Amino acid sequence: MAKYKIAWLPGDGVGAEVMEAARIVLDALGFDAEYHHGDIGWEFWKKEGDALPQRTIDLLRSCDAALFGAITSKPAKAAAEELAPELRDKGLSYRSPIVRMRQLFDLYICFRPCKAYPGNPLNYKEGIDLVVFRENTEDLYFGLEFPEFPENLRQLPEFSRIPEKAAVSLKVNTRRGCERIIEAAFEYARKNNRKKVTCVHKANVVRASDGLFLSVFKEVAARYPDIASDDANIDALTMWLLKNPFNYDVLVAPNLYGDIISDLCAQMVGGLGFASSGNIGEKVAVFEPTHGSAPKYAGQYKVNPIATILAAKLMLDWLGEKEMAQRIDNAVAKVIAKGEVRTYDMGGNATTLEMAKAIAAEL
Ligand code: GGG
Repeated sequence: MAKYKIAWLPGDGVGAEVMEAARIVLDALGFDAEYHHGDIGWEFWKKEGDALPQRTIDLLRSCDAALFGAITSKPAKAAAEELAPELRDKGLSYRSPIVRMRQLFDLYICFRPCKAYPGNPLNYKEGIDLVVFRENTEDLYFGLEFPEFPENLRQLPEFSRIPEKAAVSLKVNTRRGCERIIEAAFEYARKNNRKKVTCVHKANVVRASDGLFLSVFKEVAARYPDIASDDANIDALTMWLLKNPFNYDVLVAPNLYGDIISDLCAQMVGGLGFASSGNIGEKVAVFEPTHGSAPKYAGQYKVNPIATILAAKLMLDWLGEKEMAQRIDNAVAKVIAKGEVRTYDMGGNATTLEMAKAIAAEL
C-alpha cells in the first residue's frame, strides 16, 4: 500500500494540463502515493447540477491531501442556461466548488507564498519573499447576501438606513475566525524563521469587523514577543508593498483583503504562472495553483505549470515530506535561473509538459 492517498482533482480547462505536469514531477521524485481522481467542475454542473458532487466530498474526506487544478465558474443566470435540459426546472443554483470546499471542510487558512525566484524575467524586484495568510471562510465571503434586502428586516431600527431595493452583503468576522488565522501566521513565522507579521485591515473605517481583526491581532502578537509585528490599512499597504516589498515578510488579512494582496504579491513574483496556494483546515487540505481554468488556452498545453508544481511542493511540505518539497523548490529555482526553458508568459515557447520535464530533470 502506498504511504499517502491523494485526491486528484484536475477540474476544467487547463486544469488537467497543469496537473499532468505536476504528476511528472511527483513521479520523478518518487513520491509514494496512490492518486484518486475526483469529479469537480463545470462538466458536472451541466450534467448533474452539482459542480462538487457528494462522491468527491467523500473522497476528499478519505484522503491525506488533495491537489486541485482549476475550475470554470459563471454567473448564476449563465450557469442555469447551460444545465442539461432535464435539470433546468429543478431550481438549482450554481455555487463555486472552490468556495464550497472552503466552507464545507472549514479550510480556514489560505496560505500563499510569493517568492521571486532569481532570474525570473517577470520578477518585479529580485529578492522578494512574502507569505500571505488569508482568512478563507468568513468576512465578505461568509455567504450571507441579499440581492434585495428584505423589507421586514428594513423595519428594524438598526437597518432603517438601508434604502429600498438595496443589495447587501454582510461582512462577518468572528473572534475565533480571526484568532485562528492570526495564530497560524505567527506559528508559521516562528517555525520558518520569519521576522515580522503584518496585519492588513481597514479598522479606521470598518470598525466592527476589521476592528475585531486588529484587536485580536494585537492580543495574539503579544504572545509571540520573538516575532515583530505591525499593521497597515489595506489601501496604504498596496502602495507601500509596491514601494518597498522588502519591508514586509508575513502578511495576515481577513478574506477580501487577503484575496487582493495575495494577487498583488503574486504579480510581483511573476504572476499567475507562479502563484500556488494551500487551503488548509484541521482535517482536509487542498492545494492548487491560484489561476483559473483559462478556457482560451485549454487544449494547447501552453500555460505555465510552475504554480501547480509549487502547489504540489506545498502539499509535500504540509504532509511532512520536507526533503522532497525542498527538492522541488531547488529544481524550479534551477530551471528558472538557467532560463533555457520558458513558457509563453516568461517570453519563451516551451510547452506545459516541457517545463515539467525540465524541472523533473533537475530534481
Ligand atoms: N485554481 C483556482 C481556480 O480555479 N480559480 C478559479 C476561480 O477562482 N473561480 C471563481 C470561483 O469559482 O470562485
